[in-house]
Amino acid sequence: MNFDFTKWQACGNDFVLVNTFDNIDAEKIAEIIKQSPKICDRHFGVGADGVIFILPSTIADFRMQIINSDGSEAEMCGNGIRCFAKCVYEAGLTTKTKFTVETGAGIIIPEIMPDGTVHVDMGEPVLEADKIPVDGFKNNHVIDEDITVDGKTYKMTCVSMGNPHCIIFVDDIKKIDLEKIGPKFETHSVFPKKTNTEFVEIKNDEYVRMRVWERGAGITWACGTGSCATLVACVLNNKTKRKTQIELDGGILTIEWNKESNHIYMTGPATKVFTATWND
Ligand code: ZDP
Repeated sequence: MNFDFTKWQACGNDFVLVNTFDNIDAEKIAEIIKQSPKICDRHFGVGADGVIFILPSTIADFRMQIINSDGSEAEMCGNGIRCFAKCVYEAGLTTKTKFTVETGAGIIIPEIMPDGTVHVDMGEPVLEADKIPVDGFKNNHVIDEDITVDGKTYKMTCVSMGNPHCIIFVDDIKKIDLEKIGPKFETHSVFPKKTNTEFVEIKNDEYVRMRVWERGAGITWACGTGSCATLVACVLNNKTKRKTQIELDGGILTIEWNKESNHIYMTGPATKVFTATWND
């Protein structure tokens, strides 16, 4: 199977982008999805955290579909949508620098800024437990609740940005063995759709350090939706201001939760790495 793609990265969260306007039909998309674990493999493939498809939409300018490196599908991808926006523009599919994208989290609006960063209206965070989804808590919101993982009890706050996130505040992020406990959070029985998990150390009320274990992808160097969910959890737990920088393994994102609109805004980089053809 052959297909052309571009490799992109956003704070070290990296993706294979496939422009389906380039003669890629439904059958080929299905085949690429099937092969995505191999395509994403860092030793036997291209190496990526996910595969992203640029598709037509009937309700927005474009549609984005994201497949994790294990082959599962995610509803949304924050770092991915910044790559998506620049890729769409570079491919000449639009001349607009601000446009609408249909995702599993609704319509998301990226805007390419003059300095090359991408500013994204990520929509509203979802806090209702049944919509995130999280089971087993009597309150409608899951804020600062106990969860026991591997015999240890943590305090967690749960937020959906279209995809599920569980945020854990820690005193010293260096002491977290992400590789060991990440998968145990991901598959914990309270998360019917599994979860992304963010470990967060507060540096001050405008700057936090976060590391992520992603559902379907494991440790990644950054997570855009996870950074948005982290900021929401920080505000709900009175830890930071509504506009804060999130430092990830691969870079820094600026996130704002606007009080009037209730929307989350994310600003950060996205960079093309190379163009190539998959041939297998
Ligand atoms: O929800 C999930 O299954 C995530 N693994 C999707 C990818 C999220 C991402 N890291 C982001 O930046 O939001 C791409």
